[in-house]
Formats: sequence, C-alpha cells, structure tokens
Amino acid sequence: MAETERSVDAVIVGAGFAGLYMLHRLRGLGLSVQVFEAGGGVGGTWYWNRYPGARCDVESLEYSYQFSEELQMEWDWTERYASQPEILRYAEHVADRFSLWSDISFGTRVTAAAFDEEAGRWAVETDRGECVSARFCVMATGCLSSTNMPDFPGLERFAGAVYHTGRWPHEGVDFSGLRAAVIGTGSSAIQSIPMIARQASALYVFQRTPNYSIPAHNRPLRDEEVATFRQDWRAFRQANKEMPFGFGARYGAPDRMTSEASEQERQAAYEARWQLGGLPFMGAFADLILDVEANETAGRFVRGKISEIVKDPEVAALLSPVTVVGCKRLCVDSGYYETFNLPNVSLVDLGASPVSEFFEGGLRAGGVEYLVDAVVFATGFDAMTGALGKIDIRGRGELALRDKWAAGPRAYLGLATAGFPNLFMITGPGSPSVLSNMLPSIEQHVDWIADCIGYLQDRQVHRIEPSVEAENAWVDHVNAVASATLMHGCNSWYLGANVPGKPRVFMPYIGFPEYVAKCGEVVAGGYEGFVLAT
Ligand code: NA7
Repeated sequence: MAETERSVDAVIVGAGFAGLYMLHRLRGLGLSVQVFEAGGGVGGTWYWNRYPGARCDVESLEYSYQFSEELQMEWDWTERYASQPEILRYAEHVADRFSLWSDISFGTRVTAAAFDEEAGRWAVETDRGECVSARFCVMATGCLSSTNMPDFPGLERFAGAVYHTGRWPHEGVDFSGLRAAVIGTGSSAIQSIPMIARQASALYVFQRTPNYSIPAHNRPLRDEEVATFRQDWRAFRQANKEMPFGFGARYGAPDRMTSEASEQERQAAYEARWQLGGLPFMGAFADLILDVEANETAGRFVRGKISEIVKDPEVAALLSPVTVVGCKRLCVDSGYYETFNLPNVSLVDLGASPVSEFFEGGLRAGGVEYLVDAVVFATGFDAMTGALGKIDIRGRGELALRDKWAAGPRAYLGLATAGFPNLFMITGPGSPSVLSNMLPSIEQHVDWIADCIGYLQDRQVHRIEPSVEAENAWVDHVNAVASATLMHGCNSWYLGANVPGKPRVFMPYIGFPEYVAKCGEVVAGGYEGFVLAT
C-alpha cells in the first residue's frame, strides 16, 4: 500500500447521480470529502452512454432528484422521456447549482482501497498514483458502468471501426454511407438501431435472443402537466414511492389478476398499456411477474403487435421472444420493430449460429460473411458488481472483496458488507437499484448513509459494519423474494447470466416500498444488524 498523502473524512468513488448527491449531503454534515471520477465530467452512465437514441426508460418528471424543491421548480424537462444530452446537462446543472465541482477529481480511476485496522481508516489509491486516507469510503460506482465486451476471435484483425454503446465517442459517429453491424438486441441496441438505420447504407442486426419492447410514445412535455407536477410534487413523489418499483403511480397500481378479466378485457387492458407506452405496460395486471400463464397472455399480445408491425413474417417470427415478459428488462423504443421494414436493414439470427470470427473486412456467422465498415457492440454491462470488482478492495484481515464475492455478491441491504467497516455502497447488490426508479433509490441510499454517518459522529462511534448473520439473512431474503417471481428464470443481467463465468445470483431486491420500510426499521432499532464499535 502506497503511503497516504492526504486525509479527508470521506472518499466517494464516482460522480454520477449517486456521487453528486452523496457529496452534497456529506458536505452538509461538515465532512471534508474527495470524489474520484474516471470520466472527464459528471453524470456517470449518462456521461458514457452517448449512443444515438440514448434515452431514459423512466419518465423525466420521475427520473430526477427530489431533495431540493428549488431544483425541481427551476429545471425544465422538455420531453416525456429525457434524452441522454438533456440528462447530462441536468447533472452538470446540479453540480453547478450546489457548487460540487471543486471536490471532484476527474479523469481519475480508483484502483484500490484498503482498510487499515489500527488506524480505522481507508487508504484509497488512484491510477494517478495518489493515495488518500479517509474514515469513510462510499462506492457510488453505478450499476451499469462496467461494459461487457465479448471476446470474439479475430476482432483485432477487423480493419473497420469498433464501438461499444456504453463508451460512445464524445464527438458522435456518422454512419452515412457505411455498412454497419450492431451486435445485441437489448435496450441500448433497441434505442440506437432506428437511428443508425437512418444513416447507414446497410445495417446488419445480430440478434442472439429477441427482447420484448414497448413503444415509448415519447413527446414534448405539456405545460399543464409540468404545472400540475410543480404544484403537488410531494404527493406525486410519495405516490411513486408506494409503487412496487418506485414509479408510475399516475398510471395506477395493478389491482386485478389476469384470470379475473375476460379475454376481451385482457386485450383491452394490454392495448391501453401499449398505447400508454413504456415500462408501465407491466402494470396491466398484478400477476404478470408471478404466474407463467398470466405472463403468457401478455407475451402473446406483444408478439401479435410485432407480427402486425413487421411486414416480413420470417423476420417478425425471429423478433418474437418466447420467454417471460419482463424477466429480462423490458425495452422501451421509438420505432424499433418498424425499422426492420426498411430495405437497408437485415436481421441476423445468432441463436442457432453465433459469430464465429471477425476478419479484416467484417465478421462471419453461420458460415455467412458480412462485410461491414463499422461494428457497434450493444452487448451490455457487467452489471451491479462489475465496477466494484475492478477495484482491489480489502477489508479487515486484508480480505479481498473479490474473494468474498467469488460465489456472488453478499451485502446487507445492498448498503454494506461484513468485513469491510465504514465502507458503503450506493444501490449495491441486494437493494432495489435497477428494479426501481434509480434516482429515488439513489436518494434513499444517500440519505440513509448520510444519516448513519451523522449518527456515528454524534455518538463518537468509529466503526460500523454488518454482522455476518444479518447479511446472510438478508441475502436469503433477497433470493426468496426473487424465487417467488418469474424473474430468476432467464439469462438476464439481473442474474449475471450475460457475463461468461459470472456466478448466477439474483442481485437486485424486488420491492421498493418494503425495502424502504426495512431500512427505516433497521435505523429505528439502533442500526439493527450492524456492529458498531467506539
Ligand atoms: P443488455 O440488455 O445486457 O443487452 C445486451 C445484448 O447483447 C443482448 O441482446 C445480449 O444477448 C447481447 N449479447 C451479449 N453478449 C453477446 C455475445 N457474445 N454474442 C451476441 N450477443 C451478445 O445491455 P444494454 O446495454 O442493451 O442495456 C442494459 C441496460 O441499460 C438496460 O436494461 C437499461 O436498464 C439500460 P442475450 O440477450 O444475452 O442473448
């Protein structure tokens, strides 16, 4: 371990929405704080994911901070679903408004963090050779920040341009006149394909597994809906907090089972949700993620829509998933299925014949050569644990987090992990995180951590970490809740199934209101399940 050069009360790793608000809260407690950020600016996932068509799949009035009334009154979202450039401008505005820039070191990646048991402090090292000593270390490293880049044979021989949606060039990419390939058909692909298809002379979409996608029906926000939101934002936010996934209250919580509706009523309910657009589609009935037959009624509906939209029946069939709707994250699109009617767009089925290799002029799959000038990897992320795994984090007894989590992540409430005192995670594994509206989840975690640090300060408590028993019980509970749903039954990134060799463990917690209540109970019980030491 390098010698520490500087001491602060807290180090925060990452300056996305989690890191920014954490910095604001810790400053409010009078702590000295150093934030390290690998990117050249704030915004986290919205700094990196600049691919064409990038947009949040939660509506802008909901995917925004609520800790400051002034911020909510002064920031004008322009569209129902905000685009990446607008969300990035918002993050920058927050950094300006709360004067956050001065405590953030950009272009600096944290490489290691080790707990010195004698001193009770973390030594945090960066790729710039700096080492800072801190009492608290907060990982605000993001759930979708470590890209998944498949290791295709011969990729190094490919002479064309190679991009990953999660690391898009800041200057943008002009595909005009180019033959392009997109590998993957998850959210990033589904958003970018219609945009790339408008420019490329030929676009090959390489699909391993089809995904369900619901139209966004994006549109400019209406003055009256913004005015209503501003007038009554507290009730609006509170109602969302009571929703199972922390958003979509204005469309109503599902109140009946599919079996309680006639076939005609079911179709009408799905049609209404299709016309509404986006993730609230899953709110049509209460049993969609609980019962496979119920789910299949929704699956049939979406497949019917695909076959209506896509003119070539063979292409429509290939685009039609046979899996459970919502088991993999539902996608939200603007003209995705329609894009396959364009003459310059071809769908390549990798299900039966995967990419075998790249060569100088393109790639080969199923014995067919595809000559392309550019390849876009829309292959997703090493989600939830990827960014943490890249840092050499060592707790008590030099225990490496990578070793502790070799069989899958173990954390209490997704906030902290036994053996790593005074280390906090924002939206870590075992918290609702990606199965909730991320911004309110981030705020809830940041507030919990800041309140906890305030509590420790007031009582002169020097260390906090979860007990192994509490952690085990929580991990069991997270799994039990997931097992009671259909969400653990497919190869999703919620389970780590998209990254070869990653242990299959269901990582997010299902149930935002229950989770928030549990966090409150833990505090009311004097940090129940945590070990506090003076
Ligand atoms: P996703 O949703 O993980 O999608 C990645 C896509 O890439 C998916 O279709 C994968 O197919 C495909 N993929 C991954 N590896 C390969 C290989 N080796 N060969 C072929 N195809 C592959 O990532 P996104 O970036 O789209 O979205 C992530 C989240 O960001 C999203 O859910 C939103 O929350 C925002 P597979 O399905 O695994 O067969």
